[in-house]
Amino acid sequence: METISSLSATQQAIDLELKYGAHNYKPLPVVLSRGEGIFVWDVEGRRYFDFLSAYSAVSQGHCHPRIIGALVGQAQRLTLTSRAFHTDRLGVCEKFLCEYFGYDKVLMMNSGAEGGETALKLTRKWAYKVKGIPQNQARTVFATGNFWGRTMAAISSSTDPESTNDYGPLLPGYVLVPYNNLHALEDTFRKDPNIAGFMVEPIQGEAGVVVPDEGYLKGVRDLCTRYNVLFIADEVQTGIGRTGRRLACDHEAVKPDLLVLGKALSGGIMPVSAVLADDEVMLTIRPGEHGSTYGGNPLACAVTMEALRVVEDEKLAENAAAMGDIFRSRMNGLKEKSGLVSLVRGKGLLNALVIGAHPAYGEKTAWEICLRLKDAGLLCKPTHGDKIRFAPPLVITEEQMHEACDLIEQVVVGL
Ligand code: IF1
Repeated sequence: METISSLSATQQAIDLELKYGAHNYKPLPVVLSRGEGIFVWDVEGRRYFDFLSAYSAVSQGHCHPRIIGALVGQAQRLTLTSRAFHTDRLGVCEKFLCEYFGYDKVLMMNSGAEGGETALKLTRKWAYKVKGIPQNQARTVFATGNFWGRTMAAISSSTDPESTNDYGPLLPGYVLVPYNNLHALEDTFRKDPNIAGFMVEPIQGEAGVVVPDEGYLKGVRDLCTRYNVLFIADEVQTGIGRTGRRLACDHEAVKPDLLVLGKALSGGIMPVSAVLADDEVMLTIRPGEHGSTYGGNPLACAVTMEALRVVEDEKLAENAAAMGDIFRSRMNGLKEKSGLVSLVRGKGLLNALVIGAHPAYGEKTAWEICLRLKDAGLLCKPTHGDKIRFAPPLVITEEQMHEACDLIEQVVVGL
């Protein structure tokens, strides 16, 4: 006999996750059941502005009809064969991606972390087979504050104890340099002949939307060229229009040797990642030396091509640039009205507020603001304690942006 629970639908759903799911997250207390464009609805029927976009994966907006159409159409034909056989979608998608981003070849995987792992493996192959670094001596440089996923290789480069504690032993062959510091980078390249690559986010997302100085990416490009080191751009979060250009690297017109993409590559429909490189790098991996069951599956290919066509047809990068300017202007205005906002930073629609400590909430101030924003109808999440990341879908209109900023202003000023 099913008892009618007195618990709300929200609490019932949360209790199920608590009882049967791993406790590897601390979500905001909201249970979502529907998404459309920049809005999501919870199980109680309440509507929210989605200002996280699943960490920049839902850039085209929730359940974009064109991308869902591509998904359904392909899902009724062929979803997965493995790479043991060819399909009529993979080559077409690979050509599309190579022409769209300007590289010889692409290797398609699933999660962003798998993309990073693939880039790391390509870098090591290139180190031994092209650069001539002695076997097992290749080192890859990462920037402090980096985040590229939760796999063992990804956390091995992390400087965040929350990512690495109790997971040892970590992967060797890594060197860390301060982010946004070209002198330290050149110093490392000059002193160590066994450096094979430098993997870096053009803007550090998890670190709290840290935007490097103008010229940093150009400097990285020049140093990597001069010292014969592969420039690996992790654009999993900053790519696909998020920062107001097709790629964040485009702001400085630099072309990385390896380009890692994920998240919005598939419009928030399913995990698709990709690494693009020219032949000298990509062909260092021979048949049987890398792969994945789902990598490059026909469903992922159909979804990815439509997701990118939507970015182009709806001029989402241009809209991100324009709406981002409005957001930062409104938030800088908020700085004048509330002592809680100490800094506004970001590019396009990847932005963050650095929040001071309110006497009543101390270091929990950012979390408290997110809870109140939820109650006001806007969803976002703190990163690293005192920063709140704001990253709405790139389809947001000017009117919607102002409405959302009004909510943020009301909550912050009213705290
Ligand atoms: C979580 C963070 C963001 C990424 C960059 C690779 C990946 C990510 C620049 C790996 C993934 C996600 C992971 C997700 C939350 C989110 C996140 F807070 F964890 F750090 F966005 F900043 N490169 N970022 O940002 O891609 O394997 O997840 O597909 O782990 O909670 P993935």
